Formats: sequence, structure tokens, C-alpha cells
Amino acid sequence: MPSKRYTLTAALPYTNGPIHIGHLAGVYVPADIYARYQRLQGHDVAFICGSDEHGVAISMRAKKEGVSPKEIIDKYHHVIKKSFEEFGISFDNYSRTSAKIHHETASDFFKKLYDQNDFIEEVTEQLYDQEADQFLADRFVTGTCPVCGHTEAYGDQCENCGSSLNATDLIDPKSTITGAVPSLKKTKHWFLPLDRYEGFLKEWILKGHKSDWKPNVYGQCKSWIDDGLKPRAVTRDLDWGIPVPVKDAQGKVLYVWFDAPIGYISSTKEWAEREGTDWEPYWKDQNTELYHFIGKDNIVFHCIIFPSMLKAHGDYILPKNVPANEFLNLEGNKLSTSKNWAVWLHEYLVDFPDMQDVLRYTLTANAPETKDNDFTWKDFQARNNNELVAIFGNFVNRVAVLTHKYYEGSIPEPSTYTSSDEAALRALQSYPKTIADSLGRFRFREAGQELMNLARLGNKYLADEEPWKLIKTDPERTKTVMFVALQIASALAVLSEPFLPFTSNKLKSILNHTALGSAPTWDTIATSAMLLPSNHTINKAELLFRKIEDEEIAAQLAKLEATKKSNEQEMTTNITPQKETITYDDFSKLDLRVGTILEAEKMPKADKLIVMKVDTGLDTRTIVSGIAEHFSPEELVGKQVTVLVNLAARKLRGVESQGMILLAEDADGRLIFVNPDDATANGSQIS
Ligand code: B3M
Ligand code: ZN
Repeated sequence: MPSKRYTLTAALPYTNGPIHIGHLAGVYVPADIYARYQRLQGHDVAFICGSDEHGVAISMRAKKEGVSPKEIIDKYHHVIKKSFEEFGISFDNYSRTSAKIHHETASDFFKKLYDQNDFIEEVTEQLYDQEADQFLADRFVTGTCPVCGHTEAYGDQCENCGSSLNATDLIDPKSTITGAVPSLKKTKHWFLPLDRYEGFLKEWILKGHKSDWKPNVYGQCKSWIDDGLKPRAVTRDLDWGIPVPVKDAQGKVLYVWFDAPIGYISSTKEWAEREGTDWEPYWKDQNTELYHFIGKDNIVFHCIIFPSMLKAHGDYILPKNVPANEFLNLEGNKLSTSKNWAVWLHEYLVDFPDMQDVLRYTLTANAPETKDNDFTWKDFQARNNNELVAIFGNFVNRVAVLTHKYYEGSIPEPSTYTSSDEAALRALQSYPKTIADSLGRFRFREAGQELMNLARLGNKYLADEEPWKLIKTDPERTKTVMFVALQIASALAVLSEPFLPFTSNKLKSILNHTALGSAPTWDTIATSAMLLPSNHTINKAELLFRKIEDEEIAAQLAKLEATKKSNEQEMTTNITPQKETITYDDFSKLDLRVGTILEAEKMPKADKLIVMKVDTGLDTRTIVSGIAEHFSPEELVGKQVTVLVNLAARKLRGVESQGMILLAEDADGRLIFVNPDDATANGSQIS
């Protein structure tokens, strides 16, 4: 098959902290599996990534640690780069957006669009923190998302529904620097008029990718486009970032989400320079297939904003697919850098040295491909002990030990095959295509389980043929059985490489693949009747996996428990400070009533929203709340609640919400209703 060219990008991690299992599960393990697989097909692959070193996230971390942004990015760029190397994430280049080549590439990109008049230059009122004497962009401000009601949306994006926002869109905005309510102040910025690309995006995505993009990606794109696209500022009043390369732009930098995706291009250029090859075919040749591997909170930037930028520029290809994953949770709670609720990669390797593949396998088996999923240490232990040790490792170990025991490591000559031998070999030959089909649809969980099915095939074949008994009565037959089993082990060595690169290398070494004239390849497994010839000598057996004991899991759970406790203490010592004093008159404006929830249903395509019909005693009205992750609709119906009935109505995802139901949030982030102890007439006033 002619070699194809692939440009595969993985989201550039912010250098505001180390990376954890959520990053691996959502982006980097699937991307690496796909890159390794395409390389094994003989294709020309540029697997590209790098550190995302601009943006408010970096400045906030620097403020928190009392150091400069430069110190932060240097510290975490190296920590992150090392973690990727240790986990076998096989980037062809891992660059960083503070690199000169990126500043030049991003500045040139902006300048081209500027010179083509693709931007709207406008003075608008932006959120401003008087106390901090600074404009509040992106993570410098939080508030309620106008689309989904998430109460911790950022100025540029809501991580809950993924919407890209203007800070002035936020409801009840608050400065994350001082906690102050921001004022408005005029400032000039350059806007990318996304509305101008609506026709292109409708044609390219809604028509062109309806069938091949994942439903979670296509659905988000469709709702943004249907809701109407608005101009987005692509510059910021910040002191950290790439200076805006035009006149009258003092003190302004490129918006991080304008520069970061261009980081894929500059990282490719850096790689091509080092390799002495041309970077342009990887970004400009229509025959190149471009794929972006990201998490769901980055969909709008990779499917709407960056493609509009590429379209405006005119020289670049567009992504063929953006197989975004959903989020991974940890023991039932959201992974959180700020709450230290995570399994950090560098810490994992201290507790489980040389067990990268166990984590890669578990995260693939539980990948949040179509919905958020949960990582538990119990499941991690089960995947290791019941699958990697008991099936994959057990099979390979038996094959290697018996080959040494019966034939001093030399592969025996088979005699005639029985029907079970032929069935096993036929099944073996089907796996390259089966696994390839799953990978072609970005179904990595499925592909990983098909690989384990191949190990199951080997394990079952040995268990059925029982060579350890056969050797006593029929040594000739035993030679054939061991020969067939060795072919299955050899196929496992090749097909496991995308998923379990460290195990694959060990197994190839045990089977002494390097001593073969032509080692088996993905393709030859499907066609060749023999992957390991007789009289080939294999190396000594070594265990591929080890059992994980209950005590080790208990230690991990204890670590998380301690984190939970310290968070609770922090919550109690860091109780949200009392708000500014109000007068009785202010309070008397609130009209609080007892109400009863009559109906409740989840809002489609909004993870957190529930739409309720509430009897307030005054009337029955619709109220939308972001509580779907805390309560099921069923458990809400019939519940008596406290309702703020005279709050101005507002639209959430197109549904008008007329009031607010009061809830308390405990130290653990759990929501609790504030309601009367005894059944009370609806409409009863609370004061
Ligand atoms: N730095 C990742 C994030 O949102 C972001 C990705 C950039 S990819 C160009 O956490
Ligand atoms: Zn939202």
C-alpha cells in the first residue's frame, strides 16, 4: 500500500503544573497509539506536540508561587517533557511556544491576517479590576456561563460546556486576582470575525463531517454554529505572551488560543529543520492527513477557531478529524490540579517503577471516548492482575519457559496441523485487520481489548492442548503445539507495540526478533504462515508483568484520603469570605419562597443542566440549574426547596430560567438543598 503522510498533533499542555492520568487518558495515550500504529503501517508520520507557555494560566501559577512566568515555564516544561518520554509518548518533536521559532511563526501568521484585513480592529469595554489595576482576561475572571450555567466559567471559555466566551458574556463576573467585581474600561483589540466563516464551517463540518467525526465533537460544533458565531478577540492586555506585531499595540499580546494552535506548525518547522526535511508538505499538501488529538474542552478552538484562522490564511490544510475524548475522573471525583486530586505521572513511577504499560493499558481500557469515565485503583489492580498478568503474561511465560525446558530455547519443527492448530493460526491472522479497523475509527478501548483477545486465544490454545501433559505421551505433537503457540506470541509482540511499547520491546527481546532475517511486521502477521521459523533460538524467559498486591492499592487510596482531608481542612480554614455588608433594604428585596419540584429532566447536550418545573405557590415555572452531576431528575421530583422567585429571568442554552433554587456546597463540593424540615405549603415566604 503506498505510504501516506500523517500530521498528528496532541494538545499542547499548559506548563502551569505537572501532568496527570487525565491528560494521558484524554489525549496522549490515544494519540501515541495512533502514531505508533501508522508508523507500523510504513506511513510517513509527524507526531507533534510542545509546551503551551503563554496565557493567564501561567501568570496565575507564577503569582501563586511568587516567581516569574519564565521560571514557571522552565520548571514545568522539563517536568512535562520528561513525563512524556518516560511513558513512551513517541513525539517526533516536543517544542515549546516560548521558542523563537514559534514567536516568529505566530507573529507572521497574525501579520498575514492583519494585512489581509481579516481582523476587526475595535475599541470595546472590557472587564477591569481597579484594585489590581489590570484588565481581566481569560482565567483572571470567573463567573456563570451564559450557555450552561456553570458557575466557574472563565473569561474566554467554559470548561463545562466547552463554549468559547467573551469575558463580558459572564454572569456575575468576579476577578480571580482580588475577588473584586470588575468594572468596564475601554481598550482596543483585534477580533477574528467568526461569523464570516459560518458558511465555510457549515459546509466543512455540518455537511462534510457529519458521518466521520465523533458525535460528541460534531454535536458541540453544531450547537455553536446553530447558536450563531460571534467575533472573538485574538489579542489581550497582558504582560506575558507574544507581542502583537503591529503598530499601536503597546502592552498587548496575542490571545493564547490564537498562538497555541500555531504552535503545532512551529513545532513541525523545528522538527523539519533538525531532520533536514521540508515542513510544508505536512501542513500544506492536500494529500496529508491532519488529525488533532485533544480533550473535549478544546473542541471549539480546534474545530471552529483554528480552522477559521487556517482558512483565512489560505495556505494550509484542514484537520481530517478531531477525535476528542471526554474527561476522566478519579475515584468518582473530577481530577483537579488545584485540589491535588490526581495521580501525577512522576509520582506513579515512584510507586510503580517500570509499570508504564499497566497504566497505559488501564487508561486505554477505560478511555473516556464517548462519555466521562472514572479511574479507580481497584480497577487498575484488576486490569493488571486479571488481564496483563493472568492472560498476556501467563501465556507468554509458559511459551518461553516450555520452549527452553523442552527444546533449550530452539523453536521446534512442527508436523501436520490439526483443525485446532489451523483454527488458531487463522484467528491469529485476522487480528491485524480487526485491530486496524478499531483504530481507524479511533476506538482505542475496542482495539486494546482485541489485542487482549489475541492473548486470550494463545492462553486458551495452550490450556486446551496442554503441552505439559502431551510431552509425556506424544513429543511430536507437542512440537507442533509449541510452534503454533510461539507464532501467537510473536504476533503479540508486534501488535502490542502501539498500546504497550515497553512490553512489546521485552517480548521481542525474549523471542529474539532482532536475530531474524526479517522480523514479523503488522502486515506479515496477516499473510505469513510462519512468523518464527523452527530452529530459531529465543532468549531466556522474563516476567512481563507482576501482581499488584492489595496493600499497594490501599496505600494509594490512603494517599487520596489524606488529600481529601487536607482539602476539607483547607475548605474550613478557607471558608469563602463574607461578602460586602448589605442593608436590610437590600435583603428585603429578595423574595424567597418554599416551592416543590414537580418535574425534572436533563437538558440535552449539557452535562450539568437540569430543567425543572417548580410549583412556587405563586405559579408553576421553569427553573434551570447546573446540578445534573449531583442529582438525578428522579430524585428531584417532589422535593421541597427554597426558591428565589424575583430573580430576573435569563436564558441558559436557549431555555428561559425564571428564578433560582438555593443550595449549599459542602467542603467536598457536594450540593445540599436548603429546604424546610417539614412539609410546608408552596409559596410560604422565607425571610
Ligand atoms: N493548552 C490545553 C488546555 O486547555 C491547552 C491546549 C492547547 S493546544 C493548541 O488545558
Ligand atoms: Zn458552559
